[in-house]
Amino acid sequence: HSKRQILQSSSTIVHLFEWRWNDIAEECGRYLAPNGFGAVQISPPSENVIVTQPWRPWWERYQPVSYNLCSRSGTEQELRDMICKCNAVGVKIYADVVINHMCAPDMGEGRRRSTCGSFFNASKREFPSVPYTASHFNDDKCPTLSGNIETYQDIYQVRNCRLVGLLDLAQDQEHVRGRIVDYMNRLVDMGVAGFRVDACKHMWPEDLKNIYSKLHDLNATWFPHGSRPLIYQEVIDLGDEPVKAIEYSGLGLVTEFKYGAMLGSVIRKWNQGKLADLKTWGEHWGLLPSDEALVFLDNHDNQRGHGAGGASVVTFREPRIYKMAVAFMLAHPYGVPRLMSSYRWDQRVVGGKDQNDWMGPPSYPDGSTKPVPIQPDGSCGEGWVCEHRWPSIRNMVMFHNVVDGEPLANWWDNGENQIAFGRGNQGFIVINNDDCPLDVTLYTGLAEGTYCDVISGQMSGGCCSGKQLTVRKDGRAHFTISHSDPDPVIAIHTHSKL
Ligand code: ARE
Ligand code: CA
Repeated sequence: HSKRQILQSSSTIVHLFEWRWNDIAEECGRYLAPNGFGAVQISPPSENVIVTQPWRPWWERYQPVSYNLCSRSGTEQELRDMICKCNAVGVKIYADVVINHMCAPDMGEGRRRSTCGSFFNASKREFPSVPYTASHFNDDKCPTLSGNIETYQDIYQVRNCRLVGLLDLAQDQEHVRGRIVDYMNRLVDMGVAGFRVDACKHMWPEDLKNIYSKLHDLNATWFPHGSRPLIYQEVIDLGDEPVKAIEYSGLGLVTEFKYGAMLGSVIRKWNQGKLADLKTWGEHWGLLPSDEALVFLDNHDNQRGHGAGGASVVTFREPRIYKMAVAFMLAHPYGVPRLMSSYRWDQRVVGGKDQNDWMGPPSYPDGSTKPVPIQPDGSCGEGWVCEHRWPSIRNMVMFHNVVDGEPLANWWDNGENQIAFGRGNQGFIVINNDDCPLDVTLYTGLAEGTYCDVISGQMSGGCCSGKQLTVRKDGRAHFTISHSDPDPVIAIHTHSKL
């Protein structure tokens, strides 16, 4: 394939968690497009409640008070400009939409507690700028006394009661669906390519089906006529509750939470897990069918102890195993991959719980979010982690594009934690997670030649800044990876051929 085809085949999504629209607009042109990223997941663009206790937590954005488009990430104009600039360079925007609920009933009233200054009265359930009134909520349908979800074993509670106390919208009402559809269509018309739909487990599949069926085709300025929005639904199904991911997988993709939990466990070698076990990775492990799954190692919830996934989930705080796991995810054909791009916060774990799990993005004393400064070495400053800018992660995004559509091939393992596999004859990866060196000659499927390892370096101007690997005429190559290497992975592909 040509370089252009490779960039177009890109499907990798990066969640630029809490980034400002202006920074995303710049990132699309200067970094994401040239490095083959397919799309950005943005934080919820809708107006939300301003929480001051604790001070401006990241989670205030999951408490909408209207569908006006202004938030800590920027104004409607800035949102529009970002969508336009990213689409212009071929990077799609997926918006995180919070449509299961509004804010919590104890969030007060007035115009001063919302990000665009819209009036609301939470205890009376009045959100006039949508508009929603008390009759648009599920209070009368919820079977619990508290009005909140008290057990996940009862599907009626899960759908009709309040998730962590949040006012639960009645999507079975035409009026409510209409306001949600209008909101999502406003974004589609502005040029978004799809949605991450929050808290889908808490909405009835038939209501979601109804809502999705009314969405407009994507904006023809940027997308082929008749293109439909891509939808991935947040449903946490670890197998132990009556609500199942498969109820939703016919409607769009579903977040596969087992992926990060199980891969994290294998990379940590917990419960006798070893990389060699990954030979059968995918549906064999009880994961959704590959073409229905949105996959990721960590997300904005479970990297700080919210949501689900548990202690095995790996994050930027353990860079060595994180990079290994990301390399595996991007090299393997299973699922549509999403990368997390985080900000740092100081953890303060007391009794197993991080007391600082609420902390919002790097911000000024007035609460406004700081821009993301790019340092001379390409990393980010001011507390932004930018995992997507770590060189080996960036280069694996390109690997993912180059091998797009190719089957898994030429699997090898040592029965322990050294593995290797190829993708057709387009790429080959070797990983050493054992406590001893890897030294082996393997059939790669690649054409004879010298290749640049995109983990230790990369190709530029015909030169390789990293390790060089020689594939012989018979397709075999000799690999060595020290077990003390900070990046114990080698990856080569047809576009890293010297
Ligand atoms: C905040 C406070 C709460 C307070 C509430 C109302 O933390 O103490 O009661 O406000 O004032 C995020 C945060 C929440 C936050 C909320 C609203 O994580 O802490 O509440 O924003 O500001 C379930 C859902 C799943 C959900 C997770 C977190 O099924 O959909 O809980 N994930 C999404 C988002 C979150 C967001 C919301 C939904 C709400 O990704 O960022 O919450 O919009 C088992 C079950 C799972 C369950 C999980 C955790 O594993 O299987 O279904 O996930 O437990 O309970
Ligand atoms: Ca609900």
